[in-house]
Amino acid sequence: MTQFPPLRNDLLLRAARGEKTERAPVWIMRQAGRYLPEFRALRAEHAFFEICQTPELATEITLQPIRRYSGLIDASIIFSDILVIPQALGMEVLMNPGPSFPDPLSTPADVDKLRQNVDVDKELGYVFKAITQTRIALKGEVPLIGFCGAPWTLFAYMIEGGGSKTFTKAKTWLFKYPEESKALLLRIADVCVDFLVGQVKAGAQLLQVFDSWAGELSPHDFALFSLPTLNHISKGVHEKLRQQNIPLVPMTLFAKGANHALGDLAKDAGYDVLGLDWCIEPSAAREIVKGKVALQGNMDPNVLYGGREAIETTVKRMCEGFRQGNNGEVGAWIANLGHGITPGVDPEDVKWFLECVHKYSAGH
Ligand code: 1CP
Repeated sequence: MTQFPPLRNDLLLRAARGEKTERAPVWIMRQAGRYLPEFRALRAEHAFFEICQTPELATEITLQPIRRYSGLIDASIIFSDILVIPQALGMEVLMNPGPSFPDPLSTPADVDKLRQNVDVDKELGYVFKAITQTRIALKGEVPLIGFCGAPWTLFAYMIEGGGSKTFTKAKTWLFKYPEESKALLLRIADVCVDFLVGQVKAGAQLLQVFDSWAGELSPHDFALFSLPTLNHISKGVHEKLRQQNIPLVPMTLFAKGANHALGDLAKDAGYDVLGLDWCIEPSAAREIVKGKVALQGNMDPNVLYGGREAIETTVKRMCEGFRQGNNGEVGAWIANLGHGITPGVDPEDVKWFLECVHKYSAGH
C-alpha cells in the first residue's frame, strides 16, 4: 500500500470509533458539488462521468471544499457517484441533468445482460486511482471518505431507469419476483463489498454506504430486502480486510428515511456510525441507539436557505439535542446535514453553518 502523509486532523475517525471529541467533527454530504462556483466552472468544461473517470479532475473537485473551508471542515469525500456500480455491472448511465439509464432492467430475464463477474480493479480502477491521488494531495489535512450506494437504492435506479417518485417498477419486482429480487440485491452487494475493500486498499479512511431510498420501503420490506444486504456488506468488508491483513476502517450507514430501523441497525448491522435524516430528534435517536454506535447528521439541508439566524438557531438546537438522551451520556457525533446539500445554497452560508458547529458543539 502507498505511504501517505500523516493525518493531522483525526476528529472524524475518533468520533466514528465512538470516542468523545473536543468538538463535533463536521462535513457535508455532497460537499463537492453544484453550489460551488469552482465546481460549476470545471463542470462546464467536462461531462459528469468524465470527471469521475479522470483521477486528476476527481481529485481537484474533491479538494475544492477542503480548500475553501480549510480549518473548518473535517473530512473529504471522494468525488464519484453511486451509479458507478451499475456501470461496472455493464449498464449504460447518462447524466442529463439527472441520472438516466437507456436500457433499464425490465424483467428478471434482463439480469442475464449484466456482467457476470465484476473485476472491480478493471471496471472501477479509476476510482481507486482517484482515491490514492487525493490522499496524497490532501497532505494529511483531513481524512478521505470512500463510499458506495446500497443495493436497494442501486436496484431501484437500475429498474426505474432513473430517479422516481413512486418506485412502481422497482417495487413491482420486489412484490412480483421476490426471490429474483433478493438474488439481484445480493449480486449488487457482492460488488459493493469488493468496491469498498478496493477503496480502503487505495487509501479511503472511512466508508459510507448511501441507502438514499431506504425510506421508500415499509419497515417489513426494509428488513426483508435491504437490511440483509447491508449486513452482507459490513460483514464482507470486514472479512476481506482481515483476510488481507489490512486494518479495518470505520463504516457509516446512511439509510435515509429508515429511522424506524435505528434500534436494529445499532444492534447488529455491523456499522460504526449511523447517519440520520432530519425527521428524528437527535435526543430520541440517542435514546434508541444507546452508546452502541456514533451518530451523524442531521440538519434539514433547506435550513441553509433560511439565512444566518435560522442556521445558527438550528445548529445550536442540534448540538444541544445530540448532547441529550441516553441518560445525559454524551455519545460520539459527527455533524452533517440530514441529506445532501442542494445547488442553490450560498457557499458563505455553508461557511457560517460550519462556524456555528464549531462554536456550539464543544464538549462532544
Ligand atoms: O451535473 C452534475 O454535476 C451532477 C450533480 C452530481 C454530483 C455533484 C451528481 C449527479 N452526483 C454528484 C456527486 C456525488 N453523488 C457525490 C460526490 C461526493 C460528495 O461531494 O458528496 C456523492 C457522494 C454522490 C452520491 C449519490 N448520487 C447519491 C447518494 C446520496 C444522496 O444524495 O442521496 C445518489 C442518490 C446519487 C444519484 C445522483 N447522482 C447525481 C444526481 C443528481 C443524483 C440524484 C438524482 C435523483 O434524485 O435520483
